[in-house]
Parts: sequence; structure tokens; C-alpha cells
Amino acid sequence: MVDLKRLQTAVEVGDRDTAVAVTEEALAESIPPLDILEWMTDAMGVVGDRFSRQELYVPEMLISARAMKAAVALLEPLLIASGYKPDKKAVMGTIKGDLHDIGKNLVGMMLKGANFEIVDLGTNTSVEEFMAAAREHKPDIIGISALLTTTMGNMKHVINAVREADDLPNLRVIVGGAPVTHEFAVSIGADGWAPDASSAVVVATAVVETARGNTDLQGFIDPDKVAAAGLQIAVPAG
Ligand code: B1M
Repeated sequence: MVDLKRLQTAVEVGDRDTAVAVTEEALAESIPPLDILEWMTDAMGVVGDRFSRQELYVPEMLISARAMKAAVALLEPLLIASGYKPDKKAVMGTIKGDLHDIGKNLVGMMLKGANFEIVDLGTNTSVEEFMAAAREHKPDIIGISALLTTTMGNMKHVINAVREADDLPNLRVIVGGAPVTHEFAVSIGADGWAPDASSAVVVATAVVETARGNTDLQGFIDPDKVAAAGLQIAVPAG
């Protein structure tokens, strides 16, 4: 039986080949992709803590990230349900000043699995880039990721620009990322916030269906689950 601790260690030390090999083994044993993912996310927590204690530096963080990305790529087809029929659209990006993209990519994959078409703007995304993509692709939501406390405030500028745009009345904005709390999301006027990729699916779906006037969310998501998680849901205007 596969030892997923080896996967965690491989991501921690940036051993891409082992991370990929153990992930392949785990998938062959039909271990659920979200369980596999948890070991890698834990590894990134360890890497972050070591960075904080100056036991490792940016290059080591980078090779850990590369190992995780290579292994996550194997999970992507499983996270996206077969029979993918997009009926919702999200423009996703990491906020200006921030180059972290693993969490944003995971949220994008999970949203695809929930029938969202994803337009990925990558990292270091400016207000102007978000707004241009919103006008070009006409998404239901913009999803913004932020990992740095120094630049997470830039998300507010995107929200303000969306609110001020007369031509985008139904566009909603959801935010997330390790330092982004529910309180912070409310303070910048986001329509939705989620602490992780799985709950991002619940929140994004709720936000979109509410904006579409489907106020009876029962058919789309479990409202009790949303409330229990303390998640914010958009209230339809008017
Ligand atoms: Co950086 N980094 N990093 N880093 N890095 C952190 C974030 C840090 C916490 C490490 C630490 O000090 N402990 C720290 C930030 C401190 C702070 O702001 N208070 C930090 C720092 C300081 C930096 C630099 C400034 C270091 C330097 O240069 N001196 C620099 C900044 C560069 C820049 O962005 N301008 C930097 C650089 C890097 C690398 C490039 C080397 C690399 C990123 C590679 C990449 O992403 N391609 C990196 C890494 C890997 C990390 C850590 C170790 C791991 C991040 C990660 O991928 N986590 C991180 C420490 C940590 O997080 N513990 C750290 C795994 C990922 C699955 O989790 O992204 O949180 P996460 O996503 C989750 C949720 O947050 C949520 O769902 C995801 C899945 O469940 N979520 C959303 C995310 N987005 C969402 C959006 C939503 C909803 C939910 O709705 C739209």
C-alpha cells in the first residue's frame, strides 16, 4: 500500500520525480484525489514554516512548488468531472504584486469540476487586466487569489472597479488565499469568500445562482453547509 508520507516529504524537499511517482501509485490504488492533495498542501505548510524560521530560502520554496505542481497535474483530470458541460464562467487571477499560483490553480480546477469555464489570467494581475477580461469574456464571477499580506489590499481596487462599471451589473467577485479572512473579504466588499478550493466551489455556485435570481439554492448547493462554514453569499440586488 502506498505511503503518502513519502509524497509529503518529496514535496517538502522538492523531489519532483518521487512526488509524481507516489501520486501515480496512489491513483493506481484509487485513493481519492482530494486525500492525495491534502498531503501536498500540508507539505507546503511545512515549507512555509521553515521559510519563516529561515531554515530554507526562496529557491527551495520554488522547487517544492514545482514538485507539487507536477504531481497536481496528475490529479487535474480527476478533479474535473467527466461530462464537463460549462454553464457558468469565471475569470481567475492572482492579485497584482503576487506570484503565488498553486492555490489559484487548484480553485480553478475544482471550479471546472463544477462546470465553470475558467479564463485564467495567471499571476500579478492588475485591475485593468481583470476589467478587460471581464468585458471580453463576460464571466459570472471574477475569482481573486492573494497569498501576501502586503498586496492583498489590491483586491479592493478590483472590487471597486467592478462596482463602478455601469456595463457589468451582474458581475460578482469572490476572493480567497491563505491570509484572506472572512472579515477581510467583507471589509473590501467581496460577494463571496472561501477558505479552500472545495468551499470555493460551494460559494462560487451560490454566488452565481443567487445573481441569476435562483434564490432557492437547494437545487444547487446545500445552504446549511454554506451557513455552517460561515461563508458569505451574495444577496440579489433589489
Ligand atoms: Co511565498 N510566501 N513568497 N513563495 N510561499 C508564503 C505565502 C509565506 C506565507 C511563507 C512564509 O513566510 N511562511 C510568505 C507570505 C507572508 C505574508 O505575506 N505574511 C511568503 C513570502 C514572504 C514570499 C516572498 C515575499 C519571499 C521573498 O521573495 N522573500 C516571495 C513573494 C513573491 C511574489 O509573489 N511577489 C515568495 C515567493 C514564493 C515562490 C515563488 C518561491 C513560491 C510560489 C510558487 C508558485 O506559487 N508558483 C512560494 C511558496 C511555494 C510559498 C508557500 C511555501 C506555499 C504556498 C502554496 O502554494 N500553498 C507559502 C507558505 C504557506 O502558504 N504556508 C508562501 C499551497 C496552496 C494549495 O495553498 O495557496 O493557500 P494556498 O491556496 C489554498 C487556499 O488559500 C485557498 O484554496 C487553496 C486550496 O485549498 N485559496 C482560495 C487560494 N486562492 C483562493 C481563491 C478563492 C478561494 C480560495 O476564491 C477566488
